[in-house]
Amino acid sequence: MNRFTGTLHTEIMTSALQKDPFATDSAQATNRSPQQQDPASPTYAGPLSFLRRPYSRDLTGVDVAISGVPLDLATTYRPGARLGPAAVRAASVQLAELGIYPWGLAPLDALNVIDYGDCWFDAHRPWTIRDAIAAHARTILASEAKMLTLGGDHYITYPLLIAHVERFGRPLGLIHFDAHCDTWPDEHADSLNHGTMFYKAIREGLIDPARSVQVGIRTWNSDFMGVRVLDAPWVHRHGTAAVVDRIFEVVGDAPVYLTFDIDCLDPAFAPGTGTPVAGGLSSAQALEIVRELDGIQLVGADVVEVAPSYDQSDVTALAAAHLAADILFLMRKQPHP
Ligand SMILES: [Mn+2]
Repeated sequence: MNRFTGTLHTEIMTSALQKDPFATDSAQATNRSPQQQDPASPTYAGPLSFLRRPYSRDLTGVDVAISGVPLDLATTYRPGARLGPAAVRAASVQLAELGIYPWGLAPLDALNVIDYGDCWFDAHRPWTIRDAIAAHARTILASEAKMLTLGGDHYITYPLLIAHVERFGRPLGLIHFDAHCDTWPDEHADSLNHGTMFYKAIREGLIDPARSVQVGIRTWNSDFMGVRVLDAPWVHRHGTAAVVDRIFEVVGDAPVYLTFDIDCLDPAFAPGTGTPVAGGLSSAQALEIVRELDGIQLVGADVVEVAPSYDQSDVTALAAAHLAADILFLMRKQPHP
């Protein structure tokens, strides 16, 4: 080794030590600004929080808390949505780096968002799960933060609605994207069923059917309980602009909760889910509708039913991440009612 090479090597080593990625705070990956080129935390590495927001349980000054509810004990067909929150988070990190179209970076800059991590519940004591999820939501909603929750099967929306109604008053309007109405009769108060929770929510006065709308439905129910249904054939026939008009007509300026079951999308766009039904929306149609809902009085939202084991090339998780990011930005203008 000659003198020149040795000097150069020393300089490189000194420089590398000063920039040692392992010497930096492990939270660096989640604290960096979007689009920041940081070799210590490439897109695919480090803690894969939603949109690279910091993992935190400090709700001080937080506008929106992302959290996961990794439950799939209420499914009627294929399980696997317990792995949904992790998959959607992982799919979201490249959105954070590129800036989310068409919003750019400004909305996220103006919104203090954390990733609160996952709700803990005891899967082996299923009768405790409803209250565990409600308690998780109450803790977050006791602050000024709104919730954007990643499922998990769709049952989680029921305890989330219980906590939201306690916080925001009852009943709430519901904007519900799904292949399934989830209003099938169920007289068992303690059942874990991802097809009946809106039957319970309407019966218990948690949501107002007159201020509620379902989009993308393509399964039969003899009684939709007074909820306005824009079924999938109606969406395909009339287009996304008409859907948006009808949603605003139904919900008006009422406080609303938005729930997006990823099986609203056609299995061609979202194969990674537990109860797929052909004939659904494309991811482009769904994104177009969600983006045009700017101005609704959104008090909370979830994206549910991503089951990564049945996914192909992460296409379902990616669609869910895009939808969740756009729903997040719908929260940016609305102060607490
Ligand atoms: Mn569904």
